[in-house]
Amino acid sequence: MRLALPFTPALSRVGGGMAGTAAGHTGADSPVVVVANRLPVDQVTDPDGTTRWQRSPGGLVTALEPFVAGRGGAWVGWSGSAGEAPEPFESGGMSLIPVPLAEEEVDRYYEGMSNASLWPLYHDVVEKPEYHRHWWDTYVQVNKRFAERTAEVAGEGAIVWVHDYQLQLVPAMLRQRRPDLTIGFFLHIPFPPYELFTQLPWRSAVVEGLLGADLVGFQRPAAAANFVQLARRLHDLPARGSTIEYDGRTVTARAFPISIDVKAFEELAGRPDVVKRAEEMRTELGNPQKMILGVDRLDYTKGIAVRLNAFQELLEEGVVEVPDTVMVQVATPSRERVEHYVHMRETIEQQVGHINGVFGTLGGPAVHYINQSVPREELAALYRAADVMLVTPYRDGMNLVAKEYVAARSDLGGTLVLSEFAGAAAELKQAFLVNPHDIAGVKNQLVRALRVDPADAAKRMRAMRRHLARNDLDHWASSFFDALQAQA
Ligand code: GDG
Repeated sequence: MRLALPFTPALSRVGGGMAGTAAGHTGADSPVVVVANRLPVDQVTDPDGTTRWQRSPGGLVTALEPFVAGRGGAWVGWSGSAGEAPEPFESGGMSLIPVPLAEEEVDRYYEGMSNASLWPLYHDVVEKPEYHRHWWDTYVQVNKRFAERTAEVAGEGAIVWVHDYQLQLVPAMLRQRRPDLTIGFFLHIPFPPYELFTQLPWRSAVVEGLLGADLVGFQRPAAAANFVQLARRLHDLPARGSTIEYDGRTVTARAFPISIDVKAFEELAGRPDVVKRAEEMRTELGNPQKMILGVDRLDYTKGIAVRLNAFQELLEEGVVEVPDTVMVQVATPSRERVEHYVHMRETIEQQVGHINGVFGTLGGPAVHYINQSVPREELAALYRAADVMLVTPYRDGMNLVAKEYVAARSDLGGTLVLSEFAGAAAELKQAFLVNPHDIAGVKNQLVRALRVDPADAAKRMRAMRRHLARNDLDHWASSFFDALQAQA
């Protein structure tokens, strides 16, 4: 099938159409500061060799921008390229404060400690985490650099919001330097239970790092409870409900389930050109009766092999047949320098090759596999075209794809098959829920979803859409900011 590639995000709205002006802006005295591994812009090189900053695609930037830009705030993060950092610059009403990372630091702090130790550990050790002291040492060193840079730009009594597993030590390091600040932290990925977390050789340092915050946010209440339990059992701290007493302060740990810009996504998916594109896609796929879709970063936590196995077995048993039923799997390249990912990609591609070899026809594969990032419009058209959306992670903080699919289906068509182990399952209760470890169960639910009565499907979709309409990205960001401000 033909997709418009490669993915080029729309030109940034930042800085009046183009990001990156006024080098030399220091961002000092910012009343609000966001701290994240990455800055909200990417450097792009034009054909004539000139480089410029372009706003990053993705919801987080959209969600946080009003809170930061509207108040003359700053965003501290890495530019995405190793080596010297550019000077701070102004963009979209925010001061962007680049933090430099040397090549070796990218290897050890980002690809090593963050993505080969913490990521698998926090996702139920789906892959075995590796622990190396030199990775950890670099993680400490880089977190310190982020904390120092933030301490320099935050104004007196500012509100600082730190993001994600790469920067868990920043809250305590920042508090030590700037006790006047109100500090929030949000973890986008799951937080493991005591029994798993305590295998981390540097477990106490991570808990202490997070306890530097006034408010620690998680995707699910169970994750917040895991953290409170750790503080109690590992550090013997007094903790009650969602609060922990630490160092003469009260730290709150609560769930703030992240969401998407529901309205924007709904509008995009309902645009006449996108609806038309969805129809074209079905034609390009050979007008199947049923189209199954998967969209994921190519990550071992996402359970891509699970759904390929389920589809393969159903084909083998003759429960479904090609070309009546076909599958499209978008697997966006991700973390390609981390070993686990290289291996997983090979396995998945072999499996796709096998299924297509056995069940495909000339020009009519059973699985259409796209190992590229697709433009947002194409993604919306795919959602709109799919009868069944398969989201089967072994563990996922939230999973925004599931929410995007629901937002895209204002026609009330389509069914969602969703892993119980995605944070989204706590909210999208009318999905066909599955345990991704139970292949028989996944097959059963997939068949149910393929054969669902349209009225039942529409009822489920309506209920999920109602929930999403009330719980969008803006709701998430404002709830967190409000709760954080209340701690000030
Ligand atoms: C982490 C947590 C949590 C994917 N392929 C393409 C594309 N995407 C977009 C999707 C979606 C996003 O990427 C993926 O979001 P997820 O939530 O599914 O997953 P992670 O990247 O693992 O994110 C996760 C999230 O943080 C937020 O807190 O939900 O649990 O792991 O928006 O649409 N977008 C485009 N082309 C693609 O090919 N345009």
